[in-house]
Amino acid sequence: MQAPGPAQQALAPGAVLLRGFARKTDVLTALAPLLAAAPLRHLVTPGGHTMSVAMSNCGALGWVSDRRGYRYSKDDPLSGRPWPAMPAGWRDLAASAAAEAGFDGFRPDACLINQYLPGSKLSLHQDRDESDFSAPIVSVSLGLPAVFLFGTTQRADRPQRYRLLHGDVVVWGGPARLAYHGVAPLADGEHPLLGRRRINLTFRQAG
Ligand code: MD3
Ligand code: FE
Repeated sequence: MQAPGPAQQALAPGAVLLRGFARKTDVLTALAPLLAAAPLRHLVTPGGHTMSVAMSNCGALGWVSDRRGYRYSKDDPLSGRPWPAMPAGWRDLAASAAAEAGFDGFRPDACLINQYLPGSKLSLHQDRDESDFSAPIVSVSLGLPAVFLFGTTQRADRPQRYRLLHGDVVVWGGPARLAYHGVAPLADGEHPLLGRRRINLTFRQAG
């Protein structure tokens, strides 16, 4: 008999890792139709760099970047139409993870879908385009493992490194909400369900 692992691990005050929380949930069925309606694309930063991570969104609001800046938009700039609706199962997964971590009443209106191929990375940044930092952000890791970098609210502090695996869910709230974070270049590999890629979903209360 295998003993159950610890349900929760506090990475830092306000940051709770729920190891494998999404592993037995069917998150993947909804993914292909969403990405058919709003394809993954490489956004350009205000500084003119093309991001190595490919992104899309679902929900009432979606995160976008271009030469004019970062912001949330109700329409997909590629189609000019609203982003696809957030699947109810995804919203419920995010809300139950937030509740498990002590954040009741989490109602995400935005889900950013990030795709990493081998070599893709995300530089250290803060998420500060949302209107209310008292709401947490919930992230769901799928596919290939990634090394996640988690710093403090000071960019210069050396980040801690955590390996995030398929099905891991992390809730980032309270004092962790404005911490600098990023993802190291993705190592190549093959995941049985997703192949040579990592998908990360981040659920936010943006509006
Ligand atoms: C800590 N995504 O989309 S998820 C992002 O794996 C982003 O794709 C990464 O950073 C990814 O903005 C990391 C984990 C995460 C998300 C938001 C956070 C950690 C966070 C906000 C505050 C602190
Ligand atoms: Fe982020």
